[in-house]
Amino acid sequence: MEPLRNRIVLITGASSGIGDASAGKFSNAGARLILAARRIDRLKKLASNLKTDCHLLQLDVRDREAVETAIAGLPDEWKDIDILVNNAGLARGLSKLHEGDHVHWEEMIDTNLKGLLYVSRAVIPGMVHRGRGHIINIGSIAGHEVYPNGNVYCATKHGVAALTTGMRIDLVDTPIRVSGIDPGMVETEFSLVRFSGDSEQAKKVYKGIVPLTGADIAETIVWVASRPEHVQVADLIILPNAQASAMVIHKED
Ligand code: NDP
Ligand code: 8X3
Repeated sequence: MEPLRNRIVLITGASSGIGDASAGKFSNAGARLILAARRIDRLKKLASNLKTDCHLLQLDVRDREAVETAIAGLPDEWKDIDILVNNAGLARGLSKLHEGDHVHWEEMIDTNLKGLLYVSRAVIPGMVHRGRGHIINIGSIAGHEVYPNGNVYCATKHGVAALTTGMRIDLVDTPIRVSGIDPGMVETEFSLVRFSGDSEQAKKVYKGIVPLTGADIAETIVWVASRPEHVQVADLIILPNAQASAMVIHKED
């Protein structure tokens, strides 16, 4: 795909799910990849199967100083990031707010909101300076609707939606594009993480429907990134066919 050939793409949360699948699709399109996540072994394995150059960052997006150091310390040939995919994120737990766990809240807020802010703050000035760039934020249907027991996760994804719009406003007088992609149910490690490794509970989430895959979302991300420069896809909601809204899901017995 010509528009992405030799473009430098930074993907956060590339060690699993949507981020991992996006690395594959961008690489197939000829892009060079900066892959970031905490699990470096996963990134090494992923990179060994990709067709194009990769630079790996073992990075916890919650650590502002580490994010700043990692971006400032990129080798010269990796500094000029063209596309930032702010994908790192997670849900922890599913409970009423008044019964919730503050450790879970902090992890979600620190990752989904503050992590996205830290990475964006470190990367966007270079894009502004070079007069080109594209930021693609992975939000969620949970950024449009609030569902029972989803309180804090939904709040973070509503926050991501606000930040996507805010970035688009702030960058309107530059050539930089800002897009938000908001999936419904995607079968990744998301539910395993939400339910602290309980694979039975995680599997139940997707039982009786055909959920989206990481590859479905990755294809959309690459499509958004490869539109002509004057086309800015603003926000996309993508759902499995059997999902009509966050809570209206048709499950076969
Ligand atoms: P996965 O759990 O499969 O992947 C999450 C990724 O985020 C992992 O690579 C993980 O890497 C990374 N990550 C988590 N915390 C951090 C951190 N502190 N620092 C750096 N990286 C981190 O889930 P998905 O692929 O499904 O999730 C990707 C995004 O999509 C998230 O923002 C999620 O909210 C969103 N989303 C998911 C949906 C779904 O149904 N699956 C639906 C809508 C949106 P590591 O642990 O190695 O650091
Ligand atoms: C992930 C999808 O519906 O579990 O953002 O919030 S949902």
